[in-house]
Amino acid sequence: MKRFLALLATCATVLGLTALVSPQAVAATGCRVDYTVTSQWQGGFQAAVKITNLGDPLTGWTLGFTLPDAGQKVVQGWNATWSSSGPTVTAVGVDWNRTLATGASTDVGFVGSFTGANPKPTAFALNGVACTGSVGGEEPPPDPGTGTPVSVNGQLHVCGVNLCNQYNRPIQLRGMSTHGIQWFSKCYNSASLDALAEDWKSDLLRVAMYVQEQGYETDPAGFTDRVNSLVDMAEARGMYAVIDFHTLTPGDPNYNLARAKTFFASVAARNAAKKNVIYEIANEPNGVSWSAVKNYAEQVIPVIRAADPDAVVIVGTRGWSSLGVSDGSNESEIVNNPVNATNIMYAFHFYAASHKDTYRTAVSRAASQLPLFVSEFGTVSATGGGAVDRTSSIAWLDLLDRLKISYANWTYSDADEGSAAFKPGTCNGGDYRSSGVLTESGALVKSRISTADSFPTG
Ligand code: IDC
Repeated sequence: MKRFLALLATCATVLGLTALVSPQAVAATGCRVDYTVTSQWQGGFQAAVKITNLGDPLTGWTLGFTLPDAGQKVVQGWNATWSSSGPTVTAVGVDWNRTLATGASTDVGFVGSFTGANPKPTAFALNGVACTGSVGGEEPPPDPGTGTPVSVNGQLHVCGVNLCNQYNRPIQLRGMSTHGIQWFSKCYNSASLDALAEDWKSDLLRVAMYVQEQGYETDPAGFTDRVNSLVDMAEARGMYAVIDFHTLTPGDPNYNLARAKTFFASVAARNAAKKNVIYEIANEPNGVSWSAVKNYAEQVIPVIRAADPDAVVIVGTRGWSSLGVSDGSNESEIVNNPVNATNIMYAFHFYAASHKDTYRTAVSRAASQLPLFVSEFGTVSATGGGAVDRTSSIAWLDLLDRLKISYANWTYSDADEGSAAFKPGTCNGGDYRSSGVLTESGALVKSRISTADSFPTG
């Protein structure tokens, strides 16, 4: 009898184990969480939580952890849906931030409150599996290379949906856009561009040449010269220059077709030998169909190619470069009817206080089908003014970093509006470096742009 019971027990164990190790049931799991208190003040703190998936790819994730002190609470979080029950905190990846490839990371975070001490949580679980931080299979960090953005990356080209450097490796450029050069010319001089390259460590300068509103149409030769000189100033500092034909009103770029052909024939011939030039042929088409924009692009791009065959060209999209989303459409109109040209990218613009999850979902979906370049974005509302939306701005920049989408922030100027990086009057003086000249938007964007690049060179 005893022996029979023992045999039964053994069978049960074997059966149990078999169920646990059956190949369908067991996925490779593993994760690492880096939890950093990025700032702390009386009763409050901000925490950055970097989640790295070391296991099989995930199409959805839930992070769980316990706040160690009874006085600690999550107040508001970002890049995930946050909830808590007593000390137990749960963060669930939102739609545009759901997938995590093997080795991929996502950055989430929250603002919390605390009474007593503010100890860090120590145990985290991803989809119920403890994050022990074993890092088997992680890719080594890319060789950062040395030198300026242009000397490291050289002539750029589009590869699949990415922007690639001379080593055919995907890169992300992070930088600033000028304001309208017809109004803020005083902001673009040796001192301000030195600060942009050295202090901001900007990879690019977007040169916003309005066509209307006292822009190019009033003095074609003068504006062409001014653009060329800014291209040279960017080149001398190792930065890329995006030549932005800043059409805005009227919204149909075909209104400016003849001007665009004249302008681009001239700047493309003059800058053909340079490696730092990217052409943006229409800032924000609006009130116009995608097919009209495509028609414009297919007439302007050949003019550029005839003079400068290898440069990347950025094409504006419908609905103020929203991939059509602001007009109730989406990227499928482009995917189904792309511009007939190679080495091009499509512009996506956003203003963080106006454009949120719906737009992030569209970008994250479109990014696997179209080469995207965020040639303009603001941390504020689409008027260019109003308050900085930190939560949305951080969510956007984290998404662009994750997708390796290049971006330029509106604006490197001292305009009296929330989107400007400098306080009004800054461009009348010579100081573009101290923290005192920055606006809230400038401080936030500079903190993101000035982190080290890691351009792959091999
Ligand atoms: C805004 C400027 C503002 C100017 C206005 C009209 O910030 O000073 O008066 O243009 O020219 C865009 C456009 C960009 C806008 C910006 C903010 O590309 O020209 O600049 N914006 O409204 N698209 C969405 C927002």
